[in-house]
Amino acid sequence: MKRLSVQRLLALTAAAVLVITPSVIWTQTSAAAMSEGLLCDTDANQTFSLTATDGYVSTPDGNSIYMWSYANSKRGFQFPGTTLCVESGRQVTVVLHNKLPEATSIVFPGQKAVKANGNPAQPQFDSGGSLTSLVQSAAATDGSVTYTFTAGSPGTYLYETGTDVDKQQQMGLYGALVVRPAGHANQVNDRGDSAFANGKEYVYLLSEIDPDVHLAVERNQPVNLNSSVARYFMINGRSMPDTLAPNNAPWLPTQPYGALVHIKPYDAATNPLPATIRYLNAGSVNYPFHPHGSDERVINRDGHALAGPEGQDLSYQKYDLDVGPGQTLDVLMDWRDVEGWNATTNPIPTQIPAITDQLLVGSDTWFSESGYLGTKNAVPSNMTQNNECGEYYHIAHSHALEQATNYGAAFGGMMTVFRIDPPAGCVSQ
Ligand SMILES: [Cu+2]
Repeated sequence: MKRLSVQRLLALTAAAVLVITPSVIWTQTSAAAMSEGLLCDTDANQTFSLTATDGYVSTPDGNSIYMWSYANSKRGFQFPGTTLCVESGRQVTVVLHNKLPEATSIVFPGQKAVKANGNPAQPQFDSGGSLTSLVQSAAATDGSVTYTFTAGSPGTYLYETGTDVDKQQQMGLYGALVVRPAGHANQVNDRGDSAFANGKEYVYLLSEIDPDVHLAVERNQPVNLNSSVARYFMINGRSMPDTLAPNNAPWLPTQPYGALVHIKPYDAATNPLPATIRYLNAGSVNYPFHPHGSDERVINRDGHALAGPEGQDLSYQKYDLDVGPGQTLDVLMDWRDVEGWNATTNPIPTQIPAITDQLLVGSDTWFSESGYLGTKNAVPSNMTQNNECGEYYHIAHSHALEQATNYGAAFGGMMTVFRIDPPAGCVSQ
């Protein structure tokens, strides 16, 4: 989208968003179990029971895909694996039960003193000396293995299969592990300047799916990973526009995690802290991800604070985040471009075109062509404005545009929106 004019880009963005305004989706169902932002499993003893099992996920183009994933053993299949939240420096126990038709395992990169059934975690070899697994595994169909480790430095980590990795990772065996600093649950790392606003915490677990591989595994046919081509690109196991739906949306029963960032503008008195977004790449290629309209501040990489030996702040502002395979990046993000809410202080005058030059579609949508979507204006009498309360929506997506598709159809895939409510909050008009 880099070569489009700003005006055109905003028009595209607004056109895409207004058709699928999340508040419209949201109000269609009971909001009982639905929520926004990070959902994670916690346990006072930091002991978790995961089941490697199979199930199906849906894609926005109507496909249903056979997957493998790690479910919380108390719940049914879900994709991606359940997000685990633990505290740095404390022991964690993960019991893996395997319901899959082949052996599987979990590796915990970045964690300390990892053990499997009490023995040091280490690669496994068959009698001929060939590697069979990066770590002790649970046998097919009903095996289990207990991993223990000391949670590493505060930040975000993948946990993922260590067995037949190319195939099993493609099948979906991965999840996010959030390690919190001891005593500072609202900081990303041990530094005070990594504090984030209460509840404004988001995980973006990025991955991809080649449906041909999944169909072959489902049918017990040979799998050819060398000719694999990804067709679906996911944030938290969902593709746009499903990414906009809330957590636990009932129409996505096996894909519980939403990916809509929902914040208010920075304000020194009332909203001084940023949101945090935890990016993880569980795929095989780089995902160059960016929100429109704002930089993000990268403060952690692979679970380590970006700081010098004397504690120097080595964080940096970035517009496009290149999240490499296996990598995690933790960012802070706040919204400071708020002048548009008040036309009298707007430093960038935006000429709103004549009504005859505006995009008017049917009786459903209306778009002002203003660079600022944040003002709820009167609309022509036969039009419906989906802008709920003067909020902004900005697209955030993979800049490798084939990753922003559903089997080639844009807009889709690894795409979501950031929603910025007016400073006083969202009061429907
Ligand atoms: Cu873009």
